Amino acid sequence: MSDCIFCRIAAGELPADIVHEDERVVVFKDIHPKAPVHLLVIPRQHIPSLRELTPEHDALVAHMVRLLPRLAEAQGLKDGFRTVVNTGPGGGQEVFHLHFHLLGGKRLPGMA
Ligand code: DGP
Repeated sequence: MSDCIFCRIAAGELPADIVHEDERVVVFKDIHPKAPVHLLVIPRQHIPSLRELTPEHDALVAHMVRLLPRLAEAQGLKDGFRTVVNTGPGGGQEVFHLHFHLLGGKRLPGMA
């Protein structure tokens, strides 16, 4: 059994509020939402972070990125949305399984 929380969610071993899944990705609600809509988009494959991506992951990454606006639309985020990928402890990453945060549903502050 994996000790990676997100691998276990993807495998159905831990509960999560899943809003989308297909053969390559699982999308579920963040347990500590920072906005009215806060989803996590994860690959089923265990990839620790952006740093470990290789050319063999290109199709997977394209699939994840192209899914984001479709998920936002399905969540009713007509005005736009934010995507965040934290990488490494210095980037605030806490779960070392690659994930995109998708946030929206309120006017998010600028990044400056
Ligand atoms: P990051 O800091 O980028 O690694 O974000 C990890 C996010 O994962 C954080 O916003 C909280 C969320 N999270 C951690 N554990 C769980 C869990 O067991 N279930 C769900 N749904 N989200 C989790």
